[in-house]
Amino acid sequence: MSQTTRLFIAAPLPEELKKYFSEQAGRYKHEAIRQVPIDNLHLTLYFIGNVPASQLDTIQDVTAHMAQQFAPFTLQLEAIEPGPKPRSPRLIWARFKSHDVFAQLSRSLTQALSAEPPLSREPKPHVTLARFRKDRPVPHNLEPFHPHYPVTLEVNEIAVWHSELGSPHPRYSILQRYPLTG
Ligand code: 2AM
Repeated sequence: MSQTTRLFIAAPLPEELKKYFSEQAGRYKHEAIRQVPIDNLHLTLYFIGNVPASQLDTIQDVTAHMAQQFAPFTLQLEAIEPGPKPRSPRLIWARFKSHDVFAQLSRSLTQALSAEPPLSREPKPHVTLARFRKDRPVPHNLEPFHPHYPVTLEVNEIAVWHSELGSPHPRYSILQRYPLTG
């Protein structure tokens, strides 16, 4: 049997933004809310899942090629709130304003790395800050937070990440970073 590896593509975050998100997430106090460890925070781009380890080189080549097609861009934070569906949330996320370059980058990665047709819905730029435990009552009446000062994320690189499932949290590590040079 060939060895498999669990991978995803995401943009790393600057330390100060990770600290800010971690503090904001810490305000949501509920037995069902499990905060994502600060070192795991990232801007989600595309989840690859378990693949044969032999595919890693190809995935890295595709990601490197994609990074050369896109110029750096800036996202603006819209809210920290329960998501992804407001009426049946599963997590707390930091949601950024939609951005054409982000959408195009996310779609292009999906198209290049998956056999599935690309999603028709708009990919939402976000950082998952906390997840709800399935073995606890779903928290209600969680207040969204809309900062009245600008919070921005400059996306100037993307990375291939490795995920090792574990309890209570998976362990993520960056395998390779690629600056956006398009
Ligand atoms: P999420 O934070 O929006 O859940 C590692 O888990 C990364 O892959 C996260 O950015 C996660 O996005 C994303 N991802 C997308 N689909 C996933 C899935 N089915 N299982 C695990 N992670 C997924």
